[in-house]
Amino acid sequence: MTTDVEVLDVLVIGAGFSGLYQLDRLRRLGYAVKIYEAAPALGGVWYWNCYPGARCDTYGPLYQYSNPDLWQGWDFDELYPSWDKIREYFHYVDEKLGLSRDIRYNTRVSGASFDEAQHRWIVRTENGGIAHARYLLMCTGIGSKPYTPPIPGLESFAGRVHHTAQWPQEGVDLSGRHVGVIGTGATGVQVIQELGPVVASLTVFQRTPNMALPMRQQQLDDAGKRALRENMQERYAKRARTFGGYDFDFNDYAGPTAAGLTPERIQQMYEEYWALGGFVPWLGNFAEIWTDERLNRVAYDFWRDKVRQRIRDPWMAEKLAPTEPPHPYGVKRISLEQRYYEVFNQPNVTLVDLKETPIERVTPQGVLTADGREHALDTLVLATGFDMVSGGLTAIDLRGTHGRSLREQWQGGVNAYLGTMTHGFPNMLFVYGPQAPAGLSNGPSSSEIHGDEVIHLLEHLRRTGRTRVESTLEADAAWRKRIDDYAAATLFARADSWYMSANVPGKVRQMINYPMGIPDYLAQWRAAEQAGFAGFEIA
Ligand code: N01
Repeated sequence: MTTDVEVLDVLVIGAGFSGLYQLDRLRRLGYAVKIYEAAPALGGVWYWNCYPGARCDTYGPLYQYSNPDLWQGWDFDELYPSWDKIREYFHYVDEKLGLSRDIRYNTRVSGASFDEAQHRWIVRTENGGIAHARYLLMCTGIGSKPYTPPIPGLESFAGRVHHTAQWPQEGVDLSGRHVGVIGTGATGVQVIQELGPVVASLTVFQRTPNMALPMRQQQLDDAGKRALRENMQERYAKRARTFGGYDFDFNDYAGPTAAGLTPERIQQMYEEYWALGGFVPWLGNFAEIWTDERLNRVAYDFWRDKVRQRIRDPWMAEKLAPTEPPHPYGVKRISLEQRYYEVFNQPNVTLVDLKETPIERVTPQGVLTADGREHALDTLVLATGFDMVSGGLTAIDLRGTHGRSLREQWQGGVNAYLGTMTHGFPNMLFVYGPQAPAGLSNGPSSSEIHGDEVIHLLEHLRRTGRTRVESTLEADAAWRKRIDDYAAATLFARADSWYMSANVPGKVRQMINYPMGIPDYLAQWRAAEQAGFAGFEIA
C-alpha cells in the first residue's frame, strides 16, 4: 500500500485564531498551504473548551479578526461572548473565507523531521498521512495540552471525572449532582460561578485565590451592537501600540505615572476602573504595578476590600481575598467574574483551602483531605489548566537537524528567538507561541500582529529565493536572557504562575511569554529586520 504524500509550501498545525489567519493570508499570497487540525471542527481552544460557563475574557469587538469584511457583518449578542457564540463566529468566518476546504480535520500531527537535503519538513499524522512542507507553522496555541495533576487515587473515583478542556461535546447535566471542582484559575472561576446555582452541592478545592475582577457583562441590543462598532478601525490599529493588544493601555486611564498622586486620588481612580471593570483595573492600571511593590500593594488592598464586601462568611472572605496577598497583584493571570463571590454565600457551596488541608487522595466516594475529612462527590471537575504555551509543541515528536526532539532541546527551558524560531529546527516557525507576547496579550490581536511578522519573514525568503531559515544559538540565548532579566527585575518572578512555567511540576521555571508588551516586541522585529534579519541564518 502506498501513502499519498501531500506536498505544500506551508503546513499550518492548528485551526484556531492564529492558524486560520495564516491560512487566509498565505493562500491569498499564492502559497500552497493547508491546516492539519486534530479536532473535527475549527476554533482551536473554543472547540475543546465547552465546559459550563466557558466564555472569553476579552470583549467581543476585540475578540475577532480586524478584517472589515468580517467584523462589519458580525455582532456578538453579549459584550463578553460565550464559547458557543465564539464557535458560531468561527463558522461565520469559515463561510465567508472558505477556510475549511484547506483544512484537514481529525488529523493530529504525531511527528515531523527536517530533511536537510530538500529543506523540507516531513510530517506524519496519527492516521498515517504524510506531508512534505517547506515551512511548518506551529499554531498550536497556548492551551492545547491539558494538565492533570498526579493526584493519588484519581483513577479509583467511582463517579465521573471531567477535565474542563476535554469536556464532552454533548454537554453534561450536573443539576442535582454533588460536584467537586479542583482549581480556581480563569477556568475554575467560570465553571464555579456557573455550577454553584444548579448543582446539589459544590465543593471548591482552592490552592491559590484568584484576584478576579468584575466582568461587567452586558446583553447587547441593536443600539448597543451599533455603538460597539464605532471607531473599530482605529481601535484595531491601536492594538499594536498597546501592551496587550487591547484598545486601551497601561496609564491610558491612569495618566503617565502614579508618582506625585495623593493616596486619595489613586483611590478615586481605582474606583473609576472598578466601575469600568474587565481588565481595566489590571492592564489599564499604572505600569508601575509590575515593578513597584508599594503601589502593587495599594492595588491589591483595593481589590481585596471590594471583594470582601460581597462575601458574608468572614472565614470564606479571608480565604478568597486574604488580608495579606498570596502573591503580588496582577502577576498571575487575572480572571473576570460575574457572580463568583456571591456563589460562596450559597448554603450548598463549600470551600476547601488546600494550603491548609491538602488533598491526601481521591477515594471512590470523593476527596479525602489531610484533616481526615472525606468530601462526598459524584462528579469531579478538573479545572487544573494546561502545560501552557510549550506543552502543545513538545507533545509532538518534532526532530530538528541534530536528531534531537524539541522536548529534549527544551529540557533546560524554552529558547525561541523573537518567540518564533529555535536553533536546530530550520523552517519551523511558532506563531502565538513561547516567548512571544501570546499569553500576555489578546489572542486574536497577537495572532494577527505576530502572524504578520512571520509572513513578512516568509515573504522575504521567497523574494530573495532562499529556502532555509534558522535562528542562531546566540540569538535564542540572548532572547531568553532578555526575558529572564526582565522577569527577575519585576514582581512576576514572585508568583507560582503559568506565566513563570511554575504550574507544571518539572518544568524549568522561566517566564514563558514576552513580558515587555507588543510595541517593544515589534520594535525587536524591526531592529532585526533592519539589520538584515539579524539572528536568523538564511540560506
Ligand atoms: O488554568 P490555570 P486555567 N492541586 O493554570 C490549580 C486561559 N483561559 O485553565 O493557582 C490543586 O490558570 C491551580 O492552583 P494554583 C488563560 O490564559 C482563558 O484556569 O497553581 N490545585 C489553579 O487554581 C488562563 O490563564 C479563558 O495554586 C491545582 C488551577 O488549578 C489559562 O487559559 C478561560 C493543582 C489551574 O489554573 C489557563 O487557565 C480559561 C493541584 N495539584 C482559560 N494543580 C478566558 O479567556 C493545579 N491546580 C475566558
